[in-house]
Amino acid sequence: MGAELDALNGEVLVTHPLDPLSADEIRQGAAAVRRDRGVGDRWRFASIELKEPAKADLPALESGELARRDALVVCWNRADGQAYRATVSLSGDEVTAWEHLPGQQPNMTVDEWHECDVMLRSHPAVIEALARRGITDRSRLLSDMWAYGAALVPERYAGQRIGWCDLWYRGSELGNPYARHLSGLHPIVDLNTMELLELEDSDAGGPVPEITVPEVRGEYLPDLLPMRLREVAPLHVSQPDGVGFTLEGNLLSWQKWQLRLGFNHREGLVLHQVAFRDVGRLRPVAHRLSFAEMVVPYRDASPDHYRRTAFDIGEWGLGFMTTSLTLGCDCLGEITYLDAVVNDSAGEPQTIPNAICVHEEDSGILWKHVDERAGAEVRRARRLVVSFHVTVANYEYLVYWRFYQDGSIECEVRATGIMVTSQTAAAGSRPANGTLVDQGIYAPFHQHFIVARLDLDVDGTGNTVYATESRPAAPGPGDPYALGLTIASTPLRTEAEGKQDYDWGTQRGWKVVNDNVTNSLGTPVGYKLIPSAAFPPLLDPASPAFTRAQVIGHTLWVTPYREDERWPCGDFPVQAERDTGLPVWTQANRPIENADVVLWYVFGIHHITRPEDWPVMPTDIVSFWLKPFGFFDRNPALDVPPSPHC
Ligand SMILES: [Cu+2]
Repeated sequence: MGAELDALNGEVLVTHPLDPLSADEIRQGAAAVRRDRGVGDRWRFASIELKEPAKADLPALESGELARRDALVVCWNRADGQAYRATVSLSGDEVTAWEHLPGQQPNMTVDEWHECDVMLRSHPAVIEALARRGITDRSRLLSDMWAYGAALVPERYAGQRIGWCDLWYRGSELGNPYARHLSGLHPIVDLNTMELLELEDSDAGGPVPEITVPEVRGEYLPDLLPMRLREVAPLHVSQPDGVGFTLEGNLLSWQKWQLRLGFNHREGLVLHQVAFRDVGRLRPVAHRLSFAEMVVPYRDASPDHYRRTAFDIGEWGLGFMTTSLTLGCDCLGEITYLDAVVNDSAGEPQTIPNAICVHEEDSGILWKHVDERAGAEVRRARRLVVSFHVTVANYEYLVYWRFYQDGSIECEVRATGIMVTSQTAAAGSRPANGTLVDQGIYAPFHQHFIVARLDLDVDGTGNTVYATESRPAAPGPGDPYALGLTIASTPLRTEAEGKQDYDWGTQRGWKVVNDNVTNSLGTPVGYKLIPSAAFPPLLDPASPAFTRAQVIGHTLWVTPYREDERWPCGDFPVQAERDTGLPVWTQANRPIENADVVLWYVFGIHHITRPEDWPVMPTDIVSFWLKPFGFFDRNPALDVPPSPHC
């Protein structure tokens, strides 16, 4: 404790046990395993992160009664491929646990991605394959490396750390590489030795220039667009008296909300200890909110795409992929930024400047009524937004957590960037599993399943999740017109019952209720997960993509809180054969009634690709809400003052 936190320009001390590791702490974690466990130059560090204290230990750590800070370090030896997970006591400066992980591949690293790219560019076999396609200017080449599932790794490479690559070609120096896929050409690379194992080349037979670099309309930079930009009037957002929130260290307070900002390599932004101040009491709503996995199966069996099932969180990490934000572009208005620090594969800290954006936004009308005598009473809504952006190669994900004055929380994801494409099988042919988006180019259908991990603590940890469904009445003596609507509220008592699917027909939702606390109406307090953007996997249960990501088989899973249950598809999805997370944990069918529950909500985008998504995709927007349901006695936003002009 007490190390400087780069995340706030080096001025603020680490003051809370949930604050992310500082740059110095990342260095210390790496140094400890080098010193005590013989980790040498041939090793890579996959991840170095704060080992978050168990919930039960937090009060003692917060009060200073306990002084302990630990790091989790995952590293592997490239010489023999063996991976290890260490717990390093930063306060004691020693390695306190060292776990061998036989058969496991840690997350992919940015360094491997770059080194693979450098190797491929200068490899004679790649140069020869490019030349056959009429490509000699390798400065315009882009390679992209994907991890893949064990079932798809050829038997001869079993146990090796394998990357599977695409090659792309820019039409000009700054042209869009993703507009020109060198289809049929896929290097397979041993990432530990960084050697080319083989070069899949469907065109190995002879020259094929006209098909491989088609004339496309795939540019989006204004300088490369043969069109005039439209005129747009200026729009300014100003807060002349400053912002309405305060940030002390990582503690964020705004109106009645209070929360802590966290960050790690895998989840990116993490929200801790979310609470609402209500008549002088700070009432807990959520202990921790984050994204725990994202699974993107491409639904095209062609040789160019059949291995493409991305685990953007478990394989690559939202934190590692987080990009710096720019004022006036990414966020508009009075913005406060936080930097983030992650590790590189050498165990050195890497700072991402302006990684997290905090700001307030106008959000239209909060409430309004026009009375015949009293006239119009209007309140404008405002929301606090905490956001971050990630770029995973061709795609971007923009994540927004929004806090509203009425106690609601909205989690929105915007997907944008550039779709994966490839050339159609033959000129003029229509793809079966995708949409034609350019001359001879199609974008395969795919799905983005995001798993939000929602550790709700509604007024404490004794919570029960109820599935709520609307039921229409049948006509009867008391209701001859069959107008009645009743709500069936079913407590989920076990993990088996906690596996829930969305049902449009009954408007099923899930209420997280604290039956031990009642509001002044005498009903128990709760927060409701309002599902949206949910969709079925539409995958054969025996398929490798589903086997590795069984979490996508349900819209909601509910588990009792366990400190070490963090990753729904397993700790190490890289080259995994099956999902060793939620489906394994829930086999015990543990009780979840009146318990410290964790909700795993699966939502996202069923992406049936459109021509309008090309060459760069207008943001596709999905979200879900957590809304107070009897948490308050009445509208908690009655005390919001009218705007000066109202
Ligand atoms: Cu998509």
